[in-house]
Amino acid sequence: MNDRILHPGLRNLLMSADQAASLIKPGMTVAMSGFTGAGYPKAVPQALAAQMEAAHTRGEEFRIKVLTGASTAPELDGVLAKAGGMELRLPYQSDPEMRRRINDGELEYLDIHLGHVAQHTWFGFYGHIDLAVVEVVGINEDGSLIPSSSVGNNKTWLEQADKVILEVNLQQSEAMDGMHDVYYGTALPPHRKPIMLTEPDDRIGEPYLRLDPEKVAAVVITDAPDRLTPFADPDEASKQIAANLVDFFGHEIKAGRLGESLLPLQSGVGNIANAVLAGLADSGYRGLTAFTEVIQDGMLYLIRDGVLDKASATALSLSPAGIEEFNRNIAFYRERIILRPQEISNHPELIRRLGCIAMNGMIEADLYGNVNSTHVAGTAMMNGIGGSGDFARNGFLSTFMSPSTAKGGKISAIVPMVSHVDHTEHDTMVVITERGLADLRGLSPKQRARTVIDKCAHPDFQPLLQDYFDRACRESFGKHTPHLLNEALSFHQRFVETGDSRPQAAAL
Ligand code: 0RQ
Repeated sequence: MNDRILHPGLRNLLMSADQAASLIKPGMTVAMSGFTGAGYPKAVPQALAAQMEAAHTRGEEFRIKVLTGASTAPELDGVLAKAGGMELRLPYQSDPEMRRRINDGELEYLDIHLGHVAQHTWFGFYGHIDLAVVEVVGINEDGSLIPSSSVGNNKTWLEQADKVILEVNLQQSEAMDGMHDVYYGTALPPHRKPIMLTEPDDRIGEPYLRLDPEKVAAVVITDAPDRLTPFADPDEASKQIAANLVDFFGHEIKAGRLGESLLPLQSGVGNIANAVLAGLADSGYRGLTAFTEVIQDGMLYLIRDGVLDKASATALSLSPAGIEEFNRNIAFYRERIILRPQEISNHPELIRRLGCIAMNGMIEADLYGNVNSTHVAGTAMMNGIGGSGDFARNGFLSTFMSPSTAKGGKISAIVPMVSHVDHTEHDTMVVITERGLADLRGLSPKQRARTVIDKCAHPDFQPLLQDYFDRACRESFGKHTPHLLNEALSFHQRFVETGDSRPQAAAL
């Protein structure tokens, strides 16, 4: 353990998670490490949740504001939500307990482009940060930190927080030392300079997180793995979505718009994203690259199989099998994977320059290409926008995918008008379901609507959508983007009232 903490002063600050957690007081703003279940603190949040529960039993209020990189795990989001210990949370979450409380109105949730969080913190939009709790692999002699399986917003948290609690996690491999690239060239406007990254694997920063040792209030040793659930085998719909996208890439190569090694890939999280990566593995591609935020199992296996040469991300979010594979062959992977702060992995300038191919999931898309990634029936939060907007807006290609129906076929993912807008018609280029692929580039709104109904909608919903569109074309107030406003929203209201948006649920 001593060789993980080389700074003598910081070794003196070793204490239990319980002692460290007692430094966190009600009302504080606490910034924590963690990005899509990787590199989050494992012990202090659990000890804190126990202290919150004890305070609540005594009738005392104990809630804090929690900022992270992205989603974490039950040991952080789950326990703090369950303890009723959060008054505010940002920027992305996927914990069922927290989701329930957000949607019950118990805590405030801010959904922010992941690439914006660091700069919004520097701008002061989230107020003062009292404390940072950051997981690391180790502490160097000079107090600098070997980052863990995610970098996320840690650079910003360490700079902005008054005090820092470090969790040194013995389960995170020391061989990760040197994999990270922490960029320190960012400045506030009007002093910003170009970021000199022109290839996904360019190194532009330092392997370590800088830290003023004076800020450290506690060091805690942990010994627990990142907790990520294994992926399900892709179902038929996911496989078909993947096949449709891979077909499209072939078409784009023939048309001369993409080369044989495509362009740097960005892949969202979840089972469909994983299926798409598996689809690429089976399609004979070689020499691919990725400039993305999360490396999931699918991408790791593309690297293992020689399909993907290099991958840049901010987090390694692997299942237990993926972690085992990574640790077994870490010498191989560390040459091919770079982990960066999320303001760099998701930076609009870099995504635009590199020409990323954005591949993200969606809740629903409408006839005109507006996409809802976050809200069920317009009001209930699922996870958050994550990095999908960073990539969709600035990528060379922005694709959104989903099965054509959800909830056992009762609800269509293609709707007249989305119930919430995350990505506008101006950003969405391609919509994909298992039925087919709608290439919306170069199409007017009405042309897009015909294509989306024809290529993407489920046959159970096609007549309904076609009928809506035909009548909207005749009766709409304006004929540029035809809509029947009340009727468009009644589609969602019907789902809210009956759990079913199919025509027989009510006459449209
Ligand atoms: O809910 O499990 O309760 O049934 O949404 O849907 O089909 O399992 O798909 O896991 O790919 O998630 C948009 C949520 C899709 C994800 C979203 C319900 C469905 C199910 C999940 P149940 P699936 P996925 C990089 C990029 C935003 C962030 C992002 C997401 C659940 O892709 O969070 O892209 N994206 N980040 O039943 C009602 C519909 C529905 C619906 C799906 N139309 N109506 N419910 N569901 N469609 C990563 C980061 O940025 C960190």
